[in-house]
Amino acid sequence: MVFKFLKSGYDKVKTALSRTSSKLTHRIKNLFQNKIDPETIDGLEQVLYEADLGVQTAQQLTESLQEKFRQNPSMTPDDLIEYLKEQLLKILEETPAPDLREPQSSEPLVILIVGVNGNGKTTSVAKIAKRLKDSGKKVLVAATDTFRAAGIEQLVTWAQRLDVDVVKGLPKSDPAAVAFDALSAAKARNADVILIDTAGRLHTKIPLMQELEKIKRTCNKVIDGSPHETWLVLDATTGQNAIDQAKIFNQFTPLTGLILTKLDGSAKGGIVFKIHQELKIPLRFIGIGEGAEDLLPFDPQSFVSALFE
Ligand SMILES: Nc1nc2c(ncn2[C@@H]2O[C@H](COP(=O)(O)OP(=O)(O)OP(=O)(O)O)[C@@H](O)[C@H]2O)c(=O)[nH]1
Ligand SMILES: [Mg+2]
Repeated sequence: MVFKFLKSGYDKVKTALSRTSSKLTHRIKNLFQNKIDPETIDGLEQVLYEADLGVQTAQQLTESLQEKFRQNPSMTPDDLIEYLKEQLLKILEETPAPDLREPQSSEPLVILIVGVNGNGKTTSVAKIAKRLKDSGKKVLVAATDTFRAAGIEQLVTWAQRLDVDVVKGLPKSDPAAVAFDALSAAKARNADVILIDTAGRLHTKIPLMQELEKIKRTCNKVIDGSPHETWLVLDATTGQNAIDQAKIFNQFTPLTGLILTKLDGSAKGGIVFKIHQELKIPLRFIGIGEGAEDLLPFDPQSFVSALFE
């Protein structure tokens, strides 16, 4: 049963990464197809760069392969690819996602979900709520996107489908007040985890970023030390822009984790390496589709394997 789940998860990642694979791995395999020599290896830099790994990573990896080849000129193309996979894995394993901390005493763990409009916050909240519920946790979701009535309804519909508790605000009401009600309800109902969905906000709009601070201050008033986690949702299809968003959000409100959505629709899966190299914020989950099941904990090993299959 467990094996079946893992396998289906792996197959999903593989399918989601197929566009990235054809841009990255197929090209690498073509590059090393015939003979390998220092010039061929130099060609790797361009391939890595074009697959969104970033200039610095592309350079470092290429140099590292050159060095390896100098030391072992009898290496076969397969040996070189294996070595490259090891190096890629090393990048991903440098910023592991720590275990979620157990909430103090019996208070709920509070997770705040933030991000730019349309990146997949509400959908990710629903998907995470489902995972937690399936693992036996009592979950409550908070619809603080009072900016749009449709935003509230979207989460309420998910919550009903998944059969999890939801607290919502009235359209145009203060998001911090909704957070207050939601945390109070979560405490009263002995919830294990509360996921707070927020309105989409551009990282460049200062008042909207300040609104997040207000939500956080309110959380801290109801549950000391909360929110325990602040996760930023990024859209893989936006490439470099995702990195810029994360840097600015992180300045305003320190992030403890990232969720990368829409890997299924993207040829820019290489961004995962750049995220690790440049941001050093743990990547918690990847989104690989629109369904409730289409979110998986990020696993470096299966990510690299799936990329090269
Ligand atoms: N293919 C795919 N679509 C996704 C994924 N995650 C979210 N989406 C879709 O992206 C669209 C936007 O998702 P939402 O969850 O509404 O995004 P949001 O960040 O809450 O948007 P705002 O509240 O408007 O800021 C929806 O159509 C989702 O179904 C994913 O991993 N893969
Ligand atoms: Mg939303």
